[in-house]
Amino acid sequence: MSCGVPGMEDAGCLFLFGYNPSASHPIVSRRIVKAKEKGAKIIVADPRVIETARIADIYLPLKNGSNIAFLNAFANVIVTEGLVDEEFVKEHTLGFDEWWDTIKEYTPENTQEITGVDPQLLREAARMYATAEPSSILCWGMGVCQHLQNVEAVHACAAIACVSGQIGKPNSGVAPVRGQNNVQGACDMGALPNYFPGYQKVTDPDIRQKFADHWNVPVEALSDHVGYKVSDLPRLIEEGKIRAFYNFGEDPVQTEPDVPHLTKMLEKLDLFVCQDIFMTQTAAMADVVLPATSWGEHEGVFTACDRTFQYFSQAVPPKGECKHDWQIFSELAERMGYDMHWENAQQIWDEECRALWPAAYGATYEKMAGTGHAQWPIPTLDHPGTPDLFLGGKFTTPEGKAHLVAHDYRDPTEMPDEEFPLILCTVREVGHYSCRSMTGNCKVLALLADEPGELRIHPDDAKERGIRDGELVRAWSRRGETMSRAVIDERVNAGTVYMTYQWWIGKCNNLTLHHVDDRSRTPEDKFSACQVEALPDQKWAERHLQELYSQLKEDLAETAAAQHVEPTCGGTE
Ligand SMILES: Nc1nc2c(c(=O)[nH]1)N[C@H]1C(S)=C(S)[C@@H](COP(=O)(O)OP(=O)(O)OC[C@H]3O[C@@H](n4cnc5c(=O)[nH]c(N)nc54)[C@H](O)[C@@H]3O)O[C@H]1N2
Ligand SMILES: Nc1nc2c(c(=O)[nH]1)N[C@H]1C(S)=C(S)[C@@H](COP(=O)(O)OP(=O)(O)OC[C@H]3O[C@@H](n4cnc5c(=O)[nH]c(N)nc54)[C@H](O)[C@@H]3O)O[C@H]1N2
Ligand SMILES: [Mo]
Repeated sequence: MSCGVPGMEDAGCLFLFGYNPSASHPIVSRRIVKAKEKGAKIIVADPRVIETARIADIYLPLKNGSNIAFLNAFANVIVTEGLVDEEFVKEHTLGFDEWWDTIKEYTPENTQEITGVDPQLLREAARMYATAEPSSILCWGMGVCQHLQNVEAVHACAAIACVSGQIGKPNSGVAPVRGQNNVQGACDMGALPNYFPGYQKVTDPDIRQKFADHWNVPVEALSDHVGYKVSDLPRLIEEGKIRAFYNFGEDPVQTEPDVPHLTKMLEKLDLFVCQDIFMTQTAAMADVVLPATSWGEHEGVFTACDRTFQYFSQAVPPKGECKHDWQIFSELAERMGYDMHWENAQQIWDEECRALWPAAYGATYEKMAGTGHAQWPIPTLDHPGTPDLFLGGKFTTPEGKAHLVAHDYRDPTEMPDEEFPLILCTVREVGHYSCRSMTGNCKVLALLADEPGELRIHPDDAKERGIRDGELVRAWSRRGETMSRAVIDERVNAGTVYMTYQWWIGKCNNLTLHHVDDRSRTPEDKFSACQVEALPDQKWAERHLQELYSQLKEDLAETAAAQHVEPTCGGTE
């Protein structure tokens, strides 16, 4: 994010594009309500009438998968209605003419068929965004990232912020509101195939040398090429390129697309190691399970979506044979013959993270004490942190200028047809979290919502299929099928059904398409084709659901019990 979450309250306009904070990030959502109270304009573009749409000044119900057509038309209005910040474009950007060559072809009128958006409304929204004082923030979420044209849409959002001069000043710019509490932190720490910690390229020989020196290994020991991405796993197993998989803090059997195919591929592995805090469906398939401590049992530092480092402390001692993740890694390294000895998490933070990543050097434990926090870049000990990036239009490209890039619209990969006439869009719900290993093991949250989850369907689509509210339904696609509970909902658009990916029995990833874009390799989770029907015998279906759920829970508990190994010689070595 180019800005900070607290600063969102002081922006003049918040444009939410494919982002549903009231379900996904309730704390950010509070800030948005406060911004509204302080007079900010709110624009929402989402195919569903999400909560924030209800307090929006303009709500734009665009069609699923039409982002690039929409954003190009939005940019077109900024230019044709004279809303361009000419000086900013001249001083701080490159490539305007080429960018305009593509954008000029897209008007609100000629894209209406693709986007479904009233041209007048789109024009009003573009004016509101571009002219808002003192600043606008363009926020996006998975409604951008989990589509075929995801990288393209990020380019489009960034260009819109630049040409309208809504970046480079406080509380402005682009807010890709990173998903999980520490997804930003995982990337910061180099849990990416192309970077060492601190976004330092694995392909840069000087960087490689720096890390090799610090870690006391020959430079050849560090890989010099970009690694694989998790979404490529099933294909690479199939091609025989991957035979061992060490899975750390992920539950792909729940959360990756086309689970039927993935499961078949995982069965082919020679070695499968899982490091998790629960016995998940994925861990149950593993040869070796390494039980780790949970957030309440260890200390550490998270990075929030806006680059804020926050320290969190251990609340309770670990139970049983669990170890901290860092202990597991260092013990494994020791046994593989590399001396990776640490005393505690703070030592890792100081001697690894802060020492190797210049932008984190000033983020000491002292600064983060209590409710303290530090926003990177924070290069020196007396540096206060950086809520806003790119102030004065200074960008981090070699020329110091933003590159404007435009792309033509393409249809999503799997369009609906006669056999599969509905679009399946998979999203989040407030009470449950991702693979549900954590929230599913919480009784109170199970009272809020339980298996098999919900399939939200427009009244017209339900009527056409004779589906009644609350009935159990079968949903299927070219990949597989699942069971869910229909909720008839006027706030979702006709032609699209919405499921959340939290449910083990009502698993939407049995249906989703495994198609990834070339650059990010993020799956197209927001768009595939499916069909839905009411299950004919509801009594049987309800019973069957309970049987499946009980059986799965029993299987997981038994696998967990079988994995338990009594420690020899009384505990850790
Ligand atoms: N309670 C809860 N909170 C969570 C999570 C959870 O599982 N549960 N998961 C966390 C994670 S990992 C993440 S990444 C974040 C994600 O948070 P969000 O980005 O808010 O996630 P989604 O609900 O998947 O998608 C956002 C919106 O995109 C819209 N959308 C779908 N297709 C399109 C389209 O073509 N165009 C546009 N403009 N919009 C579209 C959907 O209708 C939806 O409202 O949430 C995090 N927070
Ligand atoms: N259909 C569909 N699929 C999706 C999405 C979607 O919108 N639609 N969203 C995608 C997105 S954005 C995301 S981020 C992924 C999330 O997918 P996952 O990362 O697979 O899901 P999480 O629930 O975050 O799972 C993390 C695992 O880590 C474990 N864990 C928690 N704390 C610790 C710890 O301290 N140490 C260790 N070792 N393990 C721990 C949990 O028990 C859990 O099993 O799902 C993706 N899948
Ligand atoms: Mo995510």
